Amino acid sequence: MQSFRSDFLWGGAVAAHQFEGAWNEAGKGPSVADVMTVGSASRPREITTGIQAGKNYPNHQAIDFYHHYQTDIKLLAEMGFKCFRTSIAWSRIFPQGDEPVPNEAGLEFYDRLFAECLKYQIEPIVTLSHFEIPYHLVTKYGGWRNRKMIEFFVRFADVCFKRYRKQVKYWMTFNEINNQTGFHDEFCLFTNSGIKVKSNENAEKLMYQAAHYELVASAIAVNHGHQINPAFKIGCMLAMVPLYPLNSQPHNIMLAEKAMQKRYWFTDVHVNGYYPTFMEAFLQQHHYRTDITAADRYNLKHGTVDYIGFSYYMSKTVKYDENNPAYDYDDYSSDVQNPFLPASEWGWTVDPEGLRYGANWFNDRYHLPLFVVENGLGARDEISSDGKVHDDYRINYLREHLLQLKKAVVEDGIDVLGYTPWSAIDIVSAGTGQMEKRYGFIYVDKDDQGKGTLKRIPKDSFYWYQKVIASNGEQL
Ligand code: BGP
Repeated sequence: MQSFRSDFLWGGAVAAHQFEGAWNEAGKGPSVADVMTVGSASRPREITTGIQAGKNYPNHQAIDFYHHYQTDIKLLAEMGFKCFRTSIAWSRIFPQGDEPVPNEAGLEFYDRLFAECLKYQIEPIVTLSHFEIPYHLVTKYGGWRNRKMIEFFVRFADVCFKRYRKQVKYWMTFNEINNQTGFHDEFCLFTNSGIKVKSNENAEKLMYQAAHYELVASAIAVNHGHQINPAFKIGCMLAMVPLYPLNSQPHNIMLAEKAMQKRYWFTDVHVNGYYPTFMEAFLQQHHYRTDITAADRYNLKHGTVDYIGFSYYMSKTVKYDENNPAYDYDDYSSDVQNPFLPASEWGWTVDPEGLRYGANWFNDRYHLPLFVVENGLGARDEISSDGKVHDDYRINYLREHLLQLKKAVVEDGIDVLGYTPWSAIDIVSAGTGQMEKRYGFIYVDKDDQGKGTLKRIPKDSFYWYQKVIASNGEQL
């Protein structure tokens, strides 16, 4: 029976700002992530206007991968990783973001890191912008509200493509580009946009403008990448959160459909190279007068992606509200609890079948290979009296999701390139800034106050995943 492809890319994922640390070493400039403090499930992270003395900035040291990369990669190799998804910290390469010449010391770090991966035949999978941009681009240009960002991003992408063209084959441009659909001001900043919405601004209008510039920048980068190395596979990266109707009431069905359009139109542009009709109509009806030029449309058409990378953690459920007859999905007011699904401590539903549903949804529409580049369970792991971490709940979560992914491959015939669960090793949580929301196969001794020895301890899931990889997903 057909199962995962023989060259299936098993691995794990992380992002530079959440695990590298060394936030100001070897010429690195501050990034947006470096000015964010720790938060909690109920309190969003605070975005400071520059580094303030006495505050806890979890990303500054993170798990100090920068100085542990050799021993950490060795552990990943022991698990049997075929690939490792990470991102390049933009402000290591261009500390300010707008200078003409890159920082050689920053480039050298990734030379060493990718060489270390390849030493163990681990293929690096690289995201260019994973929830961070150089902070200077925020203060000077207002982040992605500014068209000049296209030029800065493309320069950064070109430098990376050229420098690592022999070591890296799989790339992604922006992490979870569609998560900015929740356009509330704090969210805009901590996604890739670097935007702080002012009180007299229309956040939604701003989000569509920023997203447009990002999509154009992505398309130009994809086009350049294909010229730099025609063997490159360059993908987009979406957060797949299926939006189910609460029940069969037609208003709920239509709202779920419109909500899916609103969250996933980014994929249409990345894959087809043009805006879908519903989005053109939406922008027009709202009089957003988005700055979209003929040259932009040309660039979108000539920089379409090779595969769809996506994260999958949860599904959501939506309910029609008669005060919102336009079916305008809003993740604060439209979402309701799904009576059939449990949720994690942080309120994320656990819905393995949603992974198969999401994979089918992408496959039906776009007919491109898929890559599951994030999937995992955030939990408060504890070291037991035997010195080990018994995370059977994580094993169950991953097993159930892999069983559904297998159905997507075997029963639905979907081409899935690989699976890189979040996270390869414990790292700082993007949403809360906490260390205590852990996802890794490897425990790292560090707490929310920034204290700990940074010692690495393989969890039970480490040994379970080792067998999964060795059996190419047959032994779950
Ligand atoms: C995704 C992001 C990651 C990551 C993960 C878990 O949205 O791409 O960067 O952190 O979610 O989220 P959190 O860390 O907030 O639990």
